[in-house]
Amino acid sequence: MRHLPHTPPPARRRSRLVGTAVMGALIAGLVAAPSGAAEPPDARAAEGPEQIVNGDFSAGTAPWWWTANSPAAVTDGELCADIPAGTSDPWDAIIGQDGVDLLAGEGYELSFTAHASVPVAIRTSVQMAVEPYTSEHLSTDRITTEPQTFTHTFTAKADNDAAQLGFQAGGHDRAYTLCLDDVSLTGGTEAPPHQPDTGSPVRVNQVGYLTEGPKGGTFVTEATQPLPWTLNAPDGSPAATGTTKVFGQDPTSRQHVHTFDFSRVTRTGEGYTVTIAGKTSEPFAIGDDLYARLRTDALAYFYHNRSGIEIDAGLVGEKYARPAGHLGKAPNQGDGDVPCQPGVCDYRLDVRGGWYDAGDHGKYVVNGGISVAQVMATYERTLTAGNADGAPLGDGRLRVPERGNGTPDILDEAAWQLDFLMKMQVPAGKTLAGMVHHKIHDAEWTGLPLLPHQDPMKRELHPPSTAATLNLAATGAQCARLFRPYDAAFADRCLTAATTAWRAALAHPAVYARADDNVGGGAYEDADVTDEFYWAAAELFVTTGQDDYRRHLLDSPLHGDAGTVFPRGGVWWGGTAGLGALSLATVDNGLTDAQLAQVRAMVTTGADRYAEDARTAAYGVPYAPEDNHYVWGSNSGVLNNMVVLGVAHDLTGNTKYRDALLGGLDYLLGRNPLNQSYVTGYGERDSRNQHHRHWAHQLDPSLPNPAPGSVAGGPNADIQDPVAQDKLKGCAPAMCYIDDIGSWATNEITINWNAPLAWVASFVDDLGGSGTTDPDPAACRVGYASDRWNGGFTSRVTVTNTGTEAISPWKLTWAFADDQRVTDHWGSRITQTGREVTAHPASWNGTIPPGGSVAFGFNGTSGGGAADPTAFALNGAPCTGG
Ligand code: 9MR
Repeated sequence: MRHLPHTPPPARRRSRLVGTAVMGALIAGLVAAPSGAAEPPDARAAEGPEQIVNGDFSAGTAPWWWTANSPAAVTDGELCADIPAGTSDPWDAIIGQDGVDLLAGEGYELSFTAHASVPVAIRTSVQMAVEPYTSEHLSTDRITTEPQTFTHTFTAKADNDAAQLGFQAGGHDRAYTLCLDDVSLTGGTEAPPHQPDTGSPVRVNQVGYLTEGPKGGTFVTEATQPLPWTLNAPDGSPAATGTTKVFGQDPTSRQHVHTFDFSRVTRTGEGYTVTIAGKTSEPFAIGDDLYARLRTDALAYFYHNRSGIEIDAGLVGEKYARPAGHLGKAPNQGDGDVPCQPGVCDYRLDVRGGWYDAGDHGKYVVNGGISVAQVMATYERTLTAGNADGAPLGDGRLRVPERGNGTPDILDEAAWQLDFLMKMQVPAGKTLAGMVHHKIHDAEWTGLPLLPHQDPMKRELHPPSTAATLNLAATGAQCARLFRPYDAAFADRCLTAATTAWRAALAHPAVYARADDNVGGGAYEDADVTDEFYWAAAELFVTTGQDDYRRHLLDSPLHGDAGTVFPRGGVWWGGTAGLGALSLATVDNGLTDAQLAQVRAMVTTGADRYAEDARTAAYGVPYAPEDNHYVWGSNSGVLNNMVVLGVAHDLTGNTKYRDALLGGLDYLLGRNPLNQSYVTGYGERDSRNQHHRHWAHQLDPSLPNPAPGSVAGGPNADIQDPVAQDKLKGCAPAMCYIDDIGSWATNEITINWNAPLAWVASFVDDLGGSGTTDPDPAACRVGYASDRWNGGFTSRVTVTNTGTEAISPWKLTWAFADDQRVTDHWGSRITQTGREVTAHPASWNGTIPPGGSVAFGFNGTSGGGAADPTAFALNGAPCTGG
């Protein structure tokens, strides 16, 4: 339940590096000459700073690389590579690391421990990684079957901040295994500490502040006296002035800071800035309608990351379209008929569908469960909270292919994942029937970039766990009550799966996922499921009202324990009781008034703590983990605390909860020690190189950056990945973040972080009073009119560009509500798949100028009704229809 010390992170191979490294090393091998006489040892070298990253392989394999013929993996804490037989030269099989820093004239000590399955001689080199591949050190080392430590010293002849260490292990007749450990190269000078570019010291929410909301900022300065601040209006004139408050030293960033507050300003506009001591902030807006797009973007994240379905350009634009992943089409091995890990089960399951977890292609029930629960909770809030508006989440409003099917789009998105979760249940008649497999993922880690449909790796089911089983019990129960009005059969299926899972969990209450089951996918290990039992009992009780669930709740040690249910660091995948408490506190259920009051008191007690944390934080953030230890996914801790604050506000109307929630939003969008907006596409300085296999623009410019509305994991003091270890050593906790695709421990994106973002964006959008406006006044308007006759119809459509920029090319998509079929068309090329229709430009009308329109029409047949569609998307973005 607590955030335990993190397990070593997954080893990830960087397949691109394998390729380039092979070439460089091949040539290097040809030109590298033995170093001749040993260089004089330099006593200082051994004490110098370490130049090798992850030399003990405690962080997995990265940034080590190997030639493709010598697959390597971490086994028992060592890196072991299978070297093939029959290569001709030592450099035909290499294990290496790039980016080694050498300084001319400095002494270095290279040491490592090695053993092999047979005695062999290998060559160890430190050399240039590019032509002319000059070597600084080259030795022949005789490796035996017993581990031995080798130590060499040398003095660098030239400066090189990107040298290469290579163990050249080829040229042998027999295949063998070579294992390395404790690789170290010390000497030279300490790499200068990474200086993040934090831009202006005046920190604000780079998107904007709600008109009636709090408006706070932070100023980084050594000054010990208050300083005057000026709020500059969009036209540059001063809109308000005041003085800062000296906060002092911020323990999360080790910065000395002041705070400032301009809440009293309620004049709306875009392009405000704040200036203090000659320094000016990033621009921001004041307004009511600032977060409609964030709500839909945060939810689009789930469609983008669907498995087993083509991602349609008509919904997301060409840039983000991609073929379906993991349906069994080569090179995919597919999720349609997946075996277990060896020895785990004797059946295979069809587990197509669901959402990819994150930057990897794994699909995990633990984590996938809380994510879909929070997506459903985003919808459920619109049924229970006074000011919440369901319209922006309704049918035809989000980027999902099921638009127009009569079910709210947000539920369509949830159904995609719920269906997958149910497929993970152990079938009747099998051992552990009713339990749920913890996860399914690649047998080994794949490299970046890699689109889902190109993943060649074998997929495996991992053992069932009690935690996964309870994730299905909880989400299946929530599904049953929310889908009842729209799809009773699906609701029934969910409830059966949930109750079966609950009974199976009671029968097997302590089956835990293993922490070391982290090859090819994350472990999501959890050896305390008291919280999952509480969450599942709560959801089942809310849905069914049955007394056994009530008894389970009331008997749980967690009932009434606000501190554990709502920890300072936030509800998370390993601590889920809070999700149950929030449902009990907000959704009508059969608890007595006294019992309900107790649950609501847990929520407000938790929220009081978060509000106090926000009030006393230098950056106004409602997140204060123990010892300021920001953990992996800290931004989701912030977001989950914001959800609790939002519920407390819904329950009480107390504005202190709202204000603390908005403080969290400010933090995530730029009012933070790094001046970073952690949400792609929002703010001037947004994260855009998050760790993700197909949004990998940083590695391959032909691929896109993450889609707008993707929230990065955020500062993580444990810096478990090599990029963070290389760049962030010694960082203050709230600054242990880097927007680099290689930093999966600080900069990954995942469904369980975007789910609370969607909840929060929805809450804030409702707060701004913009709930009923279209999420994207996507600069277009569609006119659609039809004439009907028996069996057929003619429709005429105009698309008007209401914006200030030309739209070119354009593509209009919609879904028919019934069986209409387009037969012929004019002014546009129209294609139809099932109910989905796409209109493409004719040869002469590919551009819609600002203020201009294009018109087209078509005839069609229809068996019964021929209802005109009302929801349209122009190039993937919702467009006003009518
Ligand atoms: O979010 C998870 C975090 O709490 C754990 O500390 C970390 C290491 O086990 O794993 C995180 O989850 C990752 C998962 O293991 C694999 N997919 C990507 C997830 C986000 O980084």
